[in-house]
Amino acid sequence: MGHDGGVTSLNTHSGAQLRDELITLGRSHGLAAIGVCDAEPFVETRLVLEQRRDQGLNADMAFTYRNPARSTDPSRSLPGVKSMLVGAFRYETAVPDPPSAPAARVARYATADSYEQLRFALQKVADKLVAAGYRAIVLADDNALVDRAAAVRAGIGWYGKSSNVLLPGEGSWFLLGSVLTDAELPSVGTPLEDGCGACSRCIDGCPTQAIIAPGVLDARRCLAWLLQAQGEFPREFREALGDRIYGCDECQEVCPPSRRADTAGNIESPQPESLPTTEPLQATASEPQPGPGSWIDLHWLLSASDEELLSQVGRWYIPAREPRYVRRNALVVLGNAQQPINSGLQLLLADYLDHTDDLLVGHATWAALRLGLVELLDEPTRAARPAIQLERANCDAEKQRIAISVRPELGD
Ligand code: B12
Ligand code: SF4
Ligand code: SF4
Repeated sequence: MGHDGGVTSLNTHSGAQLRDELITLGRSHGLAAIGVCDAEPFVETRLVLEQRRDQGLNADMAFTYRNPARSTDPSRSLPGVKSMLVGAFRYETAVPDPPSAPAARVARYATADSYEQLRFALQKVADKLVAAGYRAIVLADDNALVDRAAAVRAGIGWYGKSSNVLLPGEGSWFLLGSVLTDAELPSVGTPLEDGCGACSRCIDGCPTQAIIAPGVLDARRCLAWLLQAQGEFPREFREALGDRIYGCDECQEVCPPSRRADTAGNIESPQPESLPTTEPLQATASEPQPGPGSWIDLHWLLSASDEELLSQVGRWYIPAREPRYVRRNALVVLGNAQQPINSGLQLLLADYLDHTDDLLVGHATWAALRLGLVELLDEPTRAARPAIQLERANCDAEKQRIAISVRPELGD
């Protein structure tokens, strides 16, 4: 059985039988849905990636945009690939009430290491294919494959107007990933009909109007990306960031099918039996690493050492792996905190105003202004500091800009 010189044959198992066994296996390891499809290049998706990159909508993101020819052609990752099994893993969606102390909110997909669970289940499927004599690799959230396009082709879900893939009756609270194999498996599922209909709540509900047309995201406005981008957090979107420290769920929280699935809790994904012990991040654990949870204490975030921060949130995509960006984001969250902030946070804010890193000084200045703590900025040593002066000037200019844009037309 297996392949010979790149020619795959299924002579012991019928393709359909093997496929069904693989689906059962994936589901028993926690996948809520698995579809099987061919592995032809995603020609349209490549065009969309190139077009959006040309229009700047990718905001300098690399990921699948780095090399669209590669990320849309599964054979670049596995020469001779014939089929793909595409899996969806439902991540935890329960959000506990916020703690009484000021805290920053983590998007639901990142509260625990759900990617680890998704990859584990997909790896089980790949292992079975390898044991049967085929080649198989797992790609999940990898720059080498467009996961959503694969899920849509495999008939798991449809593209919502938010650009998230929604599963019928289950919403979009899923991570997606694929097993690529040179086994030729008959497809199951065909692309689904659009399930959004006349709804457009995600477009209207996005705090920064980042969904500029159905299915089209301008990443330059998307909070989920801005939290991961280098440099300053754009001033015009700081207020809209609210209490988010990683990821943004708003376009899913307002989405009727996702809300229904959320409150009804109508999906019970079986949990994996065990997790691999060989993965570097899972050295000894047999349970998923718990992750940071839904809320992170703001005082802790702003006072933790680099090592402490990375021990909690090191799995996140942090620009250049520099903890200063987690602190930058935390300072914006602090600026958006309920007032008045406690004395411990005020002291921390003052420390950041005296920080050696001008990026953090600038964001601390914004937070102080937003919290009405101008007296902190007026202390003589601070008042003379260029990073503080610059941020104050920029904030004034931003206020002016907003005032002008909301001022009713005046006659001449
Ligand atoms: C880059 C990226 C981002 C970027 C940009 C996202 C984007 N929409 O482009 C940022 C950082 C902003 C981001 C945010 C999020 N992401 Co992300 N991200 C990716 C990544 C790495 C690549 C996605 C990509 O190629 N985008 C490029 C564009 C061109 O592709 P697309 O969005 O699928 O666009 C399609 C639609 O526009 C559709 N289309 C075209 N025309 C039209 C017209 C209509 C009417 C419609 C409906 C559709 C449509 O065709 C396009 C191409 O196929 C993938 C992982 C991977 N390797 O695939 C994860 C991935 C897409 N992200 C994921 C998640 C979970 C998120 C967040 C929910 C996380 C969070 N809570 O913050 C948010 C959701 C934001 C949103 N509304 O999309 C999941 C998606 C799960 C799902 N159910 O869809 C993925 C697949 C990761 C994974 N492996 O699970 N992400
Ligand atoms: S993730 Fe947030 S900012 Fe990005 S499109 Fe969705 S609602 Fe808008
Ligand atoms: S909010 Fe409405 S339009 Fe947007 S993805 Fe959900 S169902 Fe579709």
